[in-house]
Amino acid sequence: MPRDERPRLSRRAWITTTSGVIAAGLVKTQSDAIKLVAQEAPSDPTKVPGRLVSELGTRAPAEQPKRLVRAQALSSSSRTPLADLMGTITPADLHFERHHAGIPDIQFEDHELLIHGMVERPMVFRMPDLMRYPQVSRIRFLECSGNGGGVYNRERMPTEVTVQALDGLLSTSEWTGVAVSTLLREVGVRPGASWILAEGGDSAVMSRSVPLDKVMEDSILAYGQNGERIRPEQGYPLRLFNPGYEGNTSVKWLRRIEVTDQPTHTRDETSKYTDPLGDGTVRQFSLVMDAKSVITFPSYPYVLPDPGWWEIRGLAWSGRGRITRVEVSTDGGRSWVDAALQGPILDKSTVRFRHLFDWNGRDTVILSRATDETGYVQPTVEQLWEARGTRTSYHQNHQRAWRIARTGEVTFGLGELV
Ligand SMILES: Nc1nc2c(c(=O)[nH]1)N[C@H]1C(S)=C(S)[C@@H](COP(=O)(O)O)O[C@H]1N2
Ligand SMILES: [Mo]
Repeated sequence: MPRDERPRLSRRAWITTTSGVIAAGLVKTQSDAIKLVAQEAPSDPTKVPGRLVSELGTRAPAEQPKRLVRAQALSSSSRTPLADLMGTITPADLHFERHHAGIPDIQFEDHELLIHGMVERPMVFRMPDLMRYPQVSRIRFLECSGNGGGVYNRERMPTEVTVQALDGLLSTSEWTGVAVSTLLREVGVRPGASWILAEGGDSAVMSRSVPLDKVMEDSILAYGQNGERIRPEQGYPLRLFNPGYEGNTSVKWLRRIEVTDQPTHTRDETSKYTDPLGDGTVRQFSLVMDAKSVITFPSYPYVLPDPGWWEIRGLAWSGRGRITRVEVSTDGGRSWVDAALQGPILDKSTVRFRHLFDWNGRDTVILSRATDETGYVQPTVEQLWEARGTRTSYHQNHQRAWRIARTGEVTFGLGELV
């Protein structure tokens, strides 16, 4: 309803109404009166007292971003609405989810973590034990290695796809917990050990091998996420979190770590998460997420109403460290300019970029390309096809492109370029 048509209530009317209903015994307290008056929807919030406190906050009624949910038999996922968010931290209730066999119902009091294998002192830790160790917090992205797979197949390249549907298996949180190195020192790793096996307590019993060097460097046994206890969807009460690694290695509902001298080759890492290469061989343990960027605005289904200055915005991240550069092309990849990076620029975290674009109203294709501190540059789709063949299902971090039509309509544009 346009603002002018909303019913208005003068201060005099408010006082009369309020005292009238109070006198009639319809409301007993001042807060009843406030509620009643608020229901009358006065247009001027300075003329009526606001809502009182509540135990849990709420979003503004008009701001209700949602995850995009998909479920197929036991396997399910939900995607973060990247285009609706600001800054870099994902609100916990919008963090993407990927469950191989649903979300188990695990109690904090009952949960146990066994650390054994090539260690001096095998130990079982309960949650209160883990809480007593020194805490660490790290702001890091988490991305599923299947993210972006929808725009890799030459024959099935969609045009009407949102950045959420395409790349929403990506979120960023402040993760809090105990450094894995702290606990491994506690149990004493034996000489010759070089990997760990991490096992989940869900009905998928998801299990992955992770190099010992990696977990000693910066992995966390996380029990906190953005200031609160980690949510059931993210692995409550405890998950392994391997910064910069493919999401599936960050085993949720973690119940066991076995220290080994080789990868275990579990079902999860032989049937899945391997990349067939163009030459007929297969790449196993593609653990690090390569540098990537996505333009979140303008993207499908936005429509640019007029030619003129528009700010191209997006997110960039790399599993190898910091993002050092994001370039944007507004002519289908022929020329590139540096976008501005918006701090904070953190290690293995998402960073915002922006670039002012004077759209002349003609058909064009916009793209972004990220570079990280190791000098790695986000490849084109042709470069990935060349390196991996056209059938691989993971690590598709190629440059994304959006076509802007004369009408201002924005669609996924990769198909136009190749
Ligand atoms: N135990 C267990 N851990 C798991 C999974 C699972 O199904 N079970 N899914 C993995 C996959 S494929 C990804 S991408 C991430 C997703 O983490 P999230 O749901 O917190 O976003 O968790 C990983 N850890
Ligand atoms: Mo995943």
